[in-house]
Amino acid sequence: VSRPEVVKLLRDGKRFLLFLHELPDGDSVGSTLGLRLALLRLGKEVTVAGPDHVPRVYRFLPGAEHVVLTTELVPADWDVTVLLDCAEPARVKDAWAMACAHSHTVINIDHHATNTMFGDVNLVDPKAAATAEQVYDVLGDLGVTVDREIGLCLLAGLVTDTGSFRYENTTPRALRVAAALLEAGAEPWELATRLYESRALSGLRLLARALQTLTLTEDGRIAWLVVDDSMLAETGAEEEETEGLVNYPRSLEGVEIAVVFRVLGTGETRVALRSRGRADVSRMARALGGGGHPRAAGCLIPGGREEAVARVLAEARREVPDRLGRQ
Ligand SMILES: [Mn+2]
Repeated sequence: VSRPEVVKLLRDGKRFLLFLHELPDGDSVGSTLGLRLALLRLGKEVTVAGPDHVPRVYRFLPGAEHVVLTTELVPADWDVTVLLDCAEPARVKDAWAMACAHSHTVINIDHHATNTMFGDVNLVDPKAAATAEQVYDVLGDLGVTVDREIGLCLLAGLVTDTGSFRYENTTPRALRVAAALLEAGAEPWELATRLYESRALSGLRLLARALQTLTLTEDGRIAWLVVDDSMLAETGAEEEETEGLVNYPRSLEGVEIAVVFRVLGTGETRVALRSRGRADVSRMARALGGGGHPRAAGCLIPGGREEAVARVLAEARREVPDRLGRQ
């Protein structure tokens, strides 16, 4: 862990390019916008880009309106590119090549155990609850005072990555950082209202439709939902409203592995994996060409619904064999 090196690069650089990862989650958006604000306070030039739009639910975060799509990014001469919350450069898709060609140094700030250490400088700490927690430490070393706006961004990262401080990554350290962010003026009720009580009706209708597909293995330890394009069309839901659906099968008593299969029009299936107990879904995801955390991971299967369900179930059975020991 090379925090002093990261701090020096942030202090010395003038022009920065920060990346959100594809289908950005609260930690990607929160940690990146928090770092953006801090760099602006230091008088730096900062561009934030991502392969996808910022999901509607995170657009209240300060600076979200300044995020540009990587396809619209005009190459410039960047001193430093920072990838946050990205286990591998593929998370920023084609923009990686541009970053390599047009920036002097790449910093990798992340907390995924599967991180490939792709940066020139890597600040990777799987013990951090969220990348936002790592950014908080960096800002402390940089001497940037965390204000309400930065606090709101970083708290969004911490709250979403810990499942509102319910998951295993909820450490005393994460709660101490959260306390400091509250002291800086971030309001937890504001965040909760924006994140969890501002749903679009289409999202709730998609949930109702997706729950009709709920399936469990005979032993009740693996549960999954399937979402396809027709369900989005029927309900008028956006792609981003499929995020979080996996928490519903995961909430069933006795379920150890929960899965959402997002069957895409391209013939591929995007798989979201969550676990409780001993099961390690990052191992499953890696075996299927993806990655993530032990409790939250994902992959893309080159195949439709049946193929994806069969392959994922085979891997899931390795993690939670049924009572006869069958995989
Ligand atoms: Mn994260």
